[in-house]
Amino acid sequence: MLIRKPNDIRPSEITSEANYLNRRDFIRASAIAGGSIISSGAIGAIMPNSRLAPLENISKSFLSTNEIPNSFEDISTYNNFYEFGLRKSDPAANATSLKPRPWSIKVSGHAEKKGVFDFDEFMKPFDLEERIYRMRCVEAWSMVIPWVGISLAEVVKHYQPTSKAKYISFETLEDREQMPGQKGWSLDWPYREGLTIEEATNPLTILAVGLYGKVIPNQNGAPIRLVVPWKYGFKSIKSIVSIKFMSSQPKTSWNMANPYEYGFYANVNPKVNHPRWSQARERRIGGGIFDKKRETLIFNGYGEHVAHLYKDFNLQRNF
Ligand SMILES: Nc1nc2c(c(=O)[nH]1)N[C@H]1C(S)=C(S)[C@@H](COP(=O)(O)O)O[C@H]1N2
Ligand SMILES: [Mo]
Repeated sequence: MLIRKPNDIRPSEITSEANYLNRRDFIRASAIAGGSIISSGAIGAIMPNSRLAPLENISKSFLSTNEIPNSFEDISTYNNFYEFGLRKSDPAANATSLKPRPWSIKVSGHAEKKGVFDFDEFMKPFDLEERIYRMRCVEAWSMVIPWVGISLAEVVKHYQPTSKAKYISFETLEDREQMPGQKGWSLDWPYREGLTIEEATNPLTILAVGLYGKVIPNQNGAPIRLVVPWKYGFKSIKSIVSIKFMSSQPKTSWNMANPYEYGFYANVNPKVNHPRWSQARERRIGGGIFDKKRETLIFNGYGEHVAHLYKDFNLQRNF
């Protein structure tokens, strides 16, 4: 069974990323997100895999891991997407109100080419690839996800950033009707994230539009979301409407919410603990009760591709 009723959800499942939030606000945000289920009459963002449109012309990437991917059910029902509520089951239950079409993406800032593009027009110059990546959430769980996406390096090249472009900032849609969780106070909306231009153009970084060979479900960030597999999950911003080339480090949502707990870089690092829990180990979702916790790897195991980016870096300070 995909959906569990709210009473079946143990308090321990309520995200620890939410724990710092004021308890009253937390309850208010959940109540509002919960209310939307009733008003829209829909518990249906859980689209069975078979109902999502297949994507065509997908090539396989040599950058994929050969670990076994998590099930579609795990990937599409255990989510963080605070625009739809704070519990892991909320996005699957509530994200029916998100309308991934029509969708436009604004490209702005320090680049030769910019503008507002319809999603399909935005996608046209780029080739789809399957990238099976290990993903590690800051809450010490992980999954293996067969994304379908486009190379962010190709996107960056296409828009021709100027020499002033040192960073890229991304923003999620802000729309209280489509995203009922934005009515309550939890994060400062819109959700924002950022990368250095070197991180954005690393071959690992993609914008994902699909999963398991099909269009990405709403709860995973339709129609287009970032995927940065060597960083904690919160960097991988969903449902992007804005891409901006910037000369200075952009503000990012979790860093704004709590700079002591969430840094700008957020590189997966077993040696730098979160102030409230260890990052040394992780639980693979779907592993079952006998599954042992596994050791978390520096840069989530992607060090050969990205360690050079942080060569002269103090990883303890720049967490
Ligand atoms: N807009 C937006 N993007 C977001 C989040 C969010 O709350 N809002 N949560 C982040 C966190 S904490 C994680 S772990 C990943 C989860 O992605 P998934 O649900 O597709 O596995 O999305 C990230 N992107
Ligand atoms: Mo996360």
